[in-house]
Amino acid sequence: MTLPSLDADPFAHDVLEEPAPLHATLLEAGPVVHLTRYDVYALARYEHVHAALTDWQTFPSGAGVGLSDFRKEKPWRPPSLLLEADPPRHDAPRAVLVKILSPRALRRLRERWLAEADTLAEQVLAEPEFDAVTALAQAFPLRVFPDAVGLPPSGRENLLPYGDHVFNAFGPAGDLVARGQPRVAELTAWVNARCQREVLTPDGFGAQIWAAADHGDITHEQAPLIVRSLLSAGVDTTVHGLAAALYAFATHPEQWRRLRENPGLARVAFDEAVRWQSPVQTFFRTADRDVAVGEATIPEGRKILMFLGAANHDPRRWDDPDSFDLSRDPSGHVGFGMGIHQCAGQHVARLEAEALLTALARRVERFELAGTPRRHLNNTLRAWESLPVRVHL
Ligand code: HEM
Ligand code: OVM
Repeated sequence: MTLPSLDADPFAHDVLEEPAPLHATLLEAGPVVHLTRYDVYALARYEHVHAALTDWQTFPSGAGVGLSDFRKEKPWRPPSLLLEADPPRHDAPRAVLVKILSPRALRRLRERWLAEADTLAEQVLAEPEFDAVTALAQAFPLRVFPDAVGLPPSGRENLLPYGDHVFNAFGPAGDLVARGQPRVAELTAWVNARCQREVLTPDGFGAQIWAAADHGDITHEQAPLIVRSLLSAGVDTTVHGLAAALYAFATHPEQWRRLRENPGLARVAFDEAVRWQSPVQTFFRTADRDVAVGEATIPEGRKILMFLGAANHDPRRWDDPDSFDLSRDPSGHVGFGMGIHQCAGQHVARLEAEALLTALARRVERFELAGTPRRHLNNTLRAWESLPVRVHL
């Protein structure tokens, strides 16, 4: 028996609520596990998830990185030119976006974002108790990111519901997708209209994407779809990434103390939170050929589900994987992916986190939970609906 199989549903509500038991089963079972419910192949161990992420020829993304196979089913929206594309089509959009979101390019935003975080922290900390999801994890990205893209002010409340649906749509067409369905047409129309050159301010990431088209690096047909990637992937991810960090610190006061003593740890702390919670839990690939993984073979054309959250807790790779620990080196985690699709917005996410965490570290002596945190269920995201906290200044 070289290919273990499992009937478990990784998108069932109880698994989305607490994926650790399934992850432990998958990590234990072997390098690859057949998930009979969807007839897909699961990779959970760090070694194999890393190998699949860095071998795009064998594990391409062009048939979609969700459960749906774009060669058999019509995608719910035109495929992303980044996430759902393979070389050579992936190359030019990727090069353009990575440059616009590079650490060097983000330097012009740094002072403003640090100041915005300070202002927000000052406001929010006027109350001793608040919901850290709405007041901080949502409020901060929504304060800085849409402006940085160059979006006009109206309708920004559509960003989170649109992103939530995008990430649900990578999973099966169950109740979470059905719940989003009534607003899909309206949200899609709103987002697509904001990708047009005329509505974007002249100084943001969006305008820079259009300028790259003028320059001939991409075509003018590609530009709006690349802006769409920012509006799809750029908001919910950081909201849930920041929520993961705030939850981590609310439940690990000794780690908060370390951050306060050494605020230079803010970025490492954020990466450790991304490893520990893995706000993006899963993505699929498709086998380009019959491929041997360990002793087993994944047949050509099959979907492969990569468990980033399980790989980030694989004891073969990480010492004491379940502990949130600022003294560990979290680099090499796969929470931002790895290889040619590794998160194009990771430096944006880290800058947001650095700004917010340092603003809080200057003021907050201690966080604690002031109520029961509630999960927000999403087929792809590990998210919080509510994190009631009490702060001691
Ligand atoms: C790709 C996670 C923030 C834009 C990815 C991938 C992961 C990820 C795992 C790889 C997908 C794959 O291999 O199939 C995260 C997390 C974030 C975050 C955990 C926050 C904590 C952002 C932000 C932006 C962004 C802020 C935009 C500003 C993208 C884009 C891709 C991507 C465009 C596709 C890149 C490509 O396929 O070449 N992200 N992301 N992400 N991310 Fe992020
Ligand atoms: C995109 C896209 C959408 C969702 C997620 C993502 C995590 C990218 O439209 O390119 O990366």
